[in-house]
Amino acid sequence: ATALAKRLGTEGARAWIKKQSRPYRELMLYYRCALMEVETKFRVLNEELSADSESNPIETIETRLKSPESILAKAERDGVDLTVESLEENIEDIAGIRIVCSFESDVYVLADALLRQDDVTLLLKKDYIANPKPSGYRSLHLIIATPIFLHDRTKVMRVEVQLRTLAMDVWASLEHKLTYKKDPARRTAEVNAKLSKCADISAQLDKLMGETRDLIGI
Ligand code: 0O2
Repeated sequence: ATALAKRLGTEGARAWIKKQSRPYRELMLYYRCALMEVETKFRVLNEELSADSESNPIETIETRLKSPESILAKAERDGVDLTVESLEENIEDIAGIRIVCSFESDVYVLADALLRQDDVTLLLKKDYIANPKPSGYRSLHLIIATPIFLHDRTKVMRVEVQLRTLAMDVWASLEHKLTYKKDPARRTAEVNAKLSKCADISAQLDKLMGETRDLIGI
């Protein structure tokens, strides 16, 4: 329990934000705008890709701003200065969008379509579908830079995009509830083995569903 947020507690974190108040709130506003831009990009792609087929590639879209407590904890863990400028420069997942797709192939179609756009720059790609994490976690993560258009200027913002299938989302949501970032003592060898087996089953489900889709030809 060394994380700054834990030491400061919710009240301490709130006090820090109050001190930073105006620039911090401004930065969060810019991230919210960036999330709106990126969400719209995915909604447009979903609309277009649904037009000629019987199904839409996107099941759900969720956006989130990292909580002040999590931002502080990550800043302390990574030795990042607690200034608004430094947080913006060094913490790349303050704004996050999660796209849950029907099939694994949809993940890559959408990621490619997003990255082809003129105002999207790929900064980092982590393909945890091709290379799952040791926990069994699978998803495609992209850190992108994209502009927001303010009344008097354009500002480039960074957004973390997580793309995954329904099956990957079920695994990640339940694992998150059970063990992710919880007491490491929970992760006994037996628990790890069960989670790993669940991850294998979820990967198998994606594979079989993909094959079924190909058979039907949609
Ligand atoms: P939350 O609570 O979901 O917001 P870092 O971002 O530096 O801490 P890393 O490894 O550089 O860690 O980033 P990575 O691998 O891209 O993963 C970041 C996010 O992916 C996490 O966000 C989770 O949402 C998700 N994630 C990664 N690994 C796992 C896992 O094993 N299980 C589950 N359920 N989710 C995972 P946050 O902000 O850490 O957490």
